[in-house]
Amino acid sequence: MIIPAVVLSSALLIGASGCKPKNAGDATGSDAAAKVYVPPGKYDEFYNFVSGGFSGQVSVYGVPSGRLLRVIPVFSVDPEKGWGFSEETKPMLNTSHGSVPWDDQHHLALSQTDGVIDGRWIFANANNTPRVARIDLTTFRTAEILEIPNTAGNHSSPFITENSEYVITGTRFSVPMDYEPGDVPIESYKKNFKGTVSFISVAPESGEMNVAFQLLLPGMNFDLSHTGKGPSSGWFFFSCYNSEQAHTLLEVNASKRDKDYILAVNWKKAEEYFKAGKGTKRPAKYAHNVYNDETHTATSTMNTEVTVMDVKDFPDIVYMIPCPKSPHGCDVDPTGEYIVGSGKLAALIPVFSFSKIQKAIADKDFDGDYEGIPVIKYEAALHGEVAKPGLGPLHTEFDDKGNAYTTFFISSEVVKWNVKNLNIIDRIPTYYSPGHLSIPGGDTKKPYGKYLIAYNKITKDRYLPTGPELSQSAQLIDISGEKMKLLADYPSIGEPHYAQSLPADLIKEKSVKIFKLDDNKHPYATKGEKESKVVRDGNKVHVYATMVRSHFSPDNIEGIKEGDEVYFHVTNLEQDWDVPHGFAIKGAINAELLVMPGETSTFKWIAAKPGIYPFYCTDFCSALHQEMSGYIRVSAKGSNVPIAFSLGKNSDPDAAAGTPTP
Ligand code: RUQ
Ligand code: CUA
Repeated sequence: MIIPAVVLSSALLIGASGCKPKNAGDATGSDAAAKVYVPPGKYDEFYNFVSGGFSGQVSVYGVPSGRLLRVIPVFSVDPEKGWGFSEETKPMLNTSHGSVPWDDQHHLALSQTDGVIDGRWIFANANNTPRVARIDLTTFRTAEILEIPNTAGNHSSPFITENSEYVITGTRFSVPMDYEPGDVPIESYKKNFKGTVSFISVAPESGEMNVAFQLLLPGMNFDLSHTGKGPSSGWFFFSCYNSEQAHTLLEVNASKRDKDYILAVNWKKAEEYFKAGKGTKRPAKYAHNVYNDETHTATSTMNTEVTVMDVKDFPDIVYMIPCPKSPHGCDVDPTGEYIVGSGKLAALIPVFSFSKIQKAIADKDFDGDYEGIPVIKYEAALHGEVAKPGLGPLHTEFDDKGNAYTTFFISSEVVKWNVKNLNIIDRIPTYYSPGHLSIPGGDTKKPYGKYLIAYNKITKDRYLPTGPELSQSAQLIDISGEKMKLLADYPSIGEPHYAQSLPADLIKEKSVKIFKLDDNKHPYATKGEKESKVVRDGNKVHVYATMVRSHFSPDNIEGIKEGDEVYFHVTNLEQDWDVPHGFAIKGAINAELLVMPGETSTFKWIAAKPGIYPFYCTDFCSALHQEMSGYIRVSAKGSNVPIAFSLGKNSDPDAAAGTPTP
């Protein structure tokens, strides 16, 4: 049975408050506290990487404690860490549109080897200005950001192949391609608007990303995706909605059909064609930003070309599978045989069988085509349907025992069901209206199957009120037994969508503790106090400064003139774990910079008007942290105060302090 769209869309609106579970306060078992208790000084079992949604960042929690370990700046500037404010990190946010200091970060993909999480990198999407970032799990820093051409709304992204050969992305909004005229009537959607799926290659050693090729597809909305594995190795599955090709009031007009589609892509085949030189090189403009841990500096390169393969010319790489109704999540079970499509407006969950899909393709068991792409008959691809699972299914992950767990936004619950016999085993309310859920390894060949975390869109009464806005809430659920048990709630940052976790043992020993000063190849690095200096170059002044507990060298600077562009290249000389120093100047239209041991960062400051400007360390680094400060003297434009800098040259307190130098 399909629930009429109108009924469901009003249910979508009232969902959260309408389906508020009773007994919300006492749903946890009596042993819950012991299960989440990680004693002081002890480590959590898992690192949990959580997308930040409209915060643009990625946060890292310990599981099961729910302790916040870190916020990693990715697509949004971060004054706390100086991300996007230091000269070295500014290029990371460069795009073909100029510097874009924010994005909407939804999904994460940990790198894999042989279908299993390997702990090298985690990839993150930017939804609004299409980009993919690679975060290095030895430094917990964003190492690379690649813009994606011919894309608008990079939602179906990033999803990774079993050996991290490709990160795959799909466009949420179809638009005219970058190489076609864009100034067309919106009404010409059917004719001029196209979708793309992009294959970003990942270099096996360095992890460096590049857009290898793109598939050109009919205009509609590509939503989410997952790679095949095991038997379905070499395939990719995307959920698509708006097969109606509506361009206005999508809420109604893109909810008309009973079924939309799952797009099945034979990526190995597509790759073969690409490697054989097929496809057309199209002009494009997209930024590729790479951060170098030796120079501590990012570079941004503008790419000018991309290979596009129109699927019309390659009929054996894509197929459509009908899927009820406005599918969102598209998830593949650990065996690689079953593909779960979650129709936001569907009253059942279809589970497709990869072997049946292959048979249907071999037998040409098609039901016509969608803009030239063969449509496999629904029944021919179907393993079966989960009946009456709940309302508003969104996302599914898997445990290591053959079970699936699906979130239901409208009925506000997680439902556990068996992937083979499709029987419902258990359901547990969530507080309230979950979007994604995450099980460590839950979308790989090897789920760890101990915990499930539901990311709830609405928080309401779960925490002390904090005005009109409440932090969104994560809920930790024990899935080790037959019945799910709620263990804990904890607030999150931004709006989490997807999250991924890995066993802490996989990465904790590899975590970088300092940057070796000897390896610092920053062109303005100052590796000892004796080398610190101030050098004028026209109206630019370069300050080669060092920081060590608890002073800067130099800490008195004179001879700066009104209008000078001053670059403070500050090197943190510490070689001890967890001793950053900060840098800030009064009135600077900048954030502070936080400089890690052995690292050099550059703070740009325009000396706007004459006066004395203190600068200081922002990170409480020692008992004498408050003493870690200095003064800069700025003189009028025509002044003849020479450049001078010093450390520890104190004036005689009895001597006349002197009058201002003209
Ligand atoms: S998608 S729930 Cu990007 Cu579901 Cu957020
Ligand atoms: Cu250095 Cu405080």
